[in-house]
Amino acid sequence: MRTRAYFLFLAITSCLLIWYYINQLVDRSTRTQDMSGRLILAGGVTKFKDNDRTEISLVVVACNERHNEALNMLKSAIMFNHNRTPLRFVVIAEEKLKINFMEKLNDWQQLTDRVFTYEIHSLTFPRANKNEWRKLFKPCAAQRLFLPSLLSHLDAVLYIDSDTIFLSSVQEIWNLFRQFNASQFAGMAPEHEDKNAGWYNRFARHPYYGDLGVNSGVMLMNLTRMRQFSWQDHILPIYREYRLRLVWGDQDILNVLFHYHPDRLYVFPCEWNYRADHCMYMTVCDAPDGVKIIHGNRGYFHKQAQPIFNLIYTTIEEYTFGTDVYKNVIRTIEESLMLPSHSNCDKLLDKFLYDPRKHFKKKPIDGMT
Ligand SMILES: [Mn+2]
Repeated sequence: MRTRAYFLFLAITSCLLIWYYINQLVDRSTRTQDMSGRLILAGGVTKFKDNDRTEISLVVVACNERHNEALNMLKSAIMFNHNRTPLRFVVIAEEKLKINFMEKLNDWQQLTDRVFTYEIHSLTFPRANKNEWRKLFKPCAAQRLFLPSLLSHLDAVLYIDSDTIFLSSVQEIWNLFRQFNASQFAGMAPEHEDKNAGWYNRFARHPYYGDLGVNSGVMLMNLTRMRQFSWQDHILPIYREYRLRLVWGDQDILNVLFHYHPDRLYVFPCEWNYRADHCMYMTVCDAPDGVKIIHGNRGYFHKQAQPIFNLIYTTIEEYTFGTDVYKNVIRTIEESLMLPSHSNCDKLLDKFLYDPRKHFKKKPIDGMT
């Protein structure tokens, strides 16, 4: 009896040891892969392959009147999702707006054959230093600094301002994760292209990234790597030290952080975060393959200063899913823009429509060959 019990004990212990050893091996191999920079979505769970069908997570934060903008941005992401990549929309919103998001997104799920899923979160701040965080800026603006802990179930996300519109597929910008090296965990576009018009180089009273700073409206985030870096432990000290000198809130904090950790940032070109600043005086952003994401910051979607910004916004807003994108979006924009225009941005119509025209063509009229 005793011997049997002894052998049973030995067998169980050996099994446990083998199990532990295998786990260690798996753990180590995923870590090594991640450090090589080839597996961008750390943890080694999500890999990039050709014809990737990996779900893409898009995060937007919405307060007050921003909620219509946010919905319009999500709508454009669906419209230009050419290869029907599965999308996950992560909406972080004020309580009173949640029901509006749910109604609209449920509708769209029906109309688009469920090409996306969604989740809606409340504005949330870390328990430690909660009050300090809440007071940081307006609650909505500060939220994005806490995505690594708030979205602990996600490996990587594209954070995007509500005042943006996709003119290309989300898959395209998501593919830029492949360009990250082993230490980079975030991707952003420069704040300016031109020193004469740059804000940070002329006015900032705090350190900022590179020569001209970065703009935070479109941001690729490898959340796993950000958590490994202890992201939040870096944010609060920056806020404490520079708070009286911050003008653009969370964007300034990001600039200070990447000033001290430039190796962590991948800078992508301006066509992924195209603003009126890029065209209003003269063209400073080449966008050789067209404008990919348009960012109507400072209210450009809602005023006529550069009419093409407003026109793109309203045309997307009026579009109905299932109808002809060529006719109802591309042609509408072409016909509505009054050329020649005094606006420099309007003159770049071909840059704005470059990608949509590539994917949506005029349908042949029935009966004609
Ligand atoms: Mn913005």
